[in-house]
Amino acid sequence: MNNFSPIYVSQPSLPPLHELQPYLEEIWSSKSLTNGGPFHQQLERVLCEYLDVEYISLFSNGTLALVTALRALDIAGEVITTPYSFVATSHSLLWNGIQPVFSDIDPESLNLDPSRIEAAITDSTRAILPVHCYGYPCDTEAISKIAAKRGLKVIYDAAHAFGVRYKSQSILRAGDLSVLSFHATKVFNTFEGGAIVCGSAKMKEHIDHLKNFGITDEVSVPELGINGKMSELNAAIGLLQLRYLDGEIARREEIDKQYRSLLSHIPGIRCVKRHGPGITPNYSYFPILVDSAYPISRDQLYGKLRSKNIFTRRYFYPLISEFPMYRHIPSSSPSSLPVATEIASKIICLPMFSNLGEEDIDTIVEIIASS
Ligand code: T4K
Repeated sequence: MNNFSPIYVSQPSLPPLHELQPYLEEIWSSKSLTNGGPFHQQLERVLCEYLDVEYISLFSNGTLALVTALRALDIAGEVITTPYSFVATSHSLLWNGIQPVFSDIDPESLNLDPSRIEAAITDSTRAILPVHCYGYPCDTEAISKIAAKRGLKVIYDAAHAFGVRYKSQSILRAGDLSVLSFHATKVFNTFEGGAIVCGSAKMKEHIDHLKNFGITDEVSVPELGINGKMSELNAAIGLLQLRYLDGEIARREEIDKQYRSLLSHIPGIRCVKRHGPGITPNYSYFPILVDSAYPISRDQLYGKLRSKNIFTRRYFYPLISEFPMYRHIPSSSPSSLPVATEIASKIICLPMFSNLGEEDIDTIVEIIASS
C-alpha cells in the first residue's frame, strides 16, 4: 500500500480469467442464456450441498429475492424489522405495501433484540424480518419461540450470512425463508445475484414461478410475479467462485485475527464481536466501534482514513429509520431505538477482503493509532 493507491472497504475476488473461457464457450454454443439453464441448475445443486440446505432459488439480486420472499409467504400488514441494516431490507417491505415496524437491536450482536420484539407486535403484525448483521447469527431460537407463540412468519435477511453455521447447522435453515445476496461486495459473489433458501419443494416451485413473472405454463399466469431470474453468465461465475471460496474465507480469518490483535491496544476502539461458541463465521465484514475514549470523533476518523486513500464505510449509518420514506413511522423515533442510534454513531467497517495485504493492515492500524 502507498498513499496513492486506494483501499476500499471491499474488493471482489475473481477467479483466473482463463477459467471462465470453457463456461463462455458452452453458453455460446448452447445459446441457453437464462431462464433456468444448465449452469443455473448446477449452481442451485452445488449451493444446496455447500450450504447444507434443502432448496435454493437463485435470483438476479438479493433485493428482488427479499421482495419475492415476502410475496411468496403472502405477507401484508406490519412486519417487525431492524433499523440497523442496508436499506434494501426495509425497501423490500415498502415494495410489498407492508408497513415496517422498527425494533431496537442488541448491543452485542447488533441483531434484533428478541426481548423487545413482543412489545412491537400488534393485531396487524404478520411477520418478523431480522438480519444476521455482518453474518453474526440472530438469536434464532428466541425468535422462533416468539413467532410460534404469536403465529408469525420469519424471513431472515441473510445477505451477509453465506456459509455461516450455528451449532453445526446452517443458519439458513432457521425461519420460514432465508435470503442471500451474491453482490460483488459479498464473501461469495456472482457479480450481481441472490437467492431464497426454503425447506420444501412446493415452496421452491412457488418461488420459481414468482421470479418468472408468475408464469406457470405457456398460457397460465395465476399470480403477480416479477423478473428476478439469474442469468447463465452469473451462474457460471458462481460455479467458478465456489472453487476458491474456502481459501477466501481462510484468508479473511487471518485478516480478522491480525486486526483484532493490533487494534486491541488502541483506547476507544472496540472490535465488534463476530464469533462465539458454536458459531462458524464467514468473516464478511470487520466492524469497529469508535467510543468517546478515542481522541477524535468517528466521522473525523472516517475522514482521516479517506484523506489517506482508505475508503471505509459506515455500515449502517444513517439508520434506515432516518431516511425520508421511513422517518414518519412512529417506531422510527430515535428515543425508541437507543441502541441502534448509538451504534450507528460509532460504527466503521474497515477494509475486509482476501487481497488485503499485511502491510495494508499495518498501515490502516497505524493511521487509527496515530490520532
Ligand atoms: N440486505 C442486506 C442486509 C444487505 O447488506 C444488502 C446489500 C441487501 C439486503 C441487498 O442485496 P443486493 O440487492 O445488493 O444483492 C453495498 C452493496 O451494493 C450492497 O449489496 C450491500 N448490501 C451493502 C452493504 O453494500 P455500497 O453502496 O456501500 O457499496 P459500493 O458499491 O460502494 O461498494 C463498496 C466498495 O466495494 C466500493 O467502494 C469499491 C468496492 N467494489 C464495489 C463494487 C460494486 C468493487 O471493487 N467492485 C465492485 O464491482 O452498497
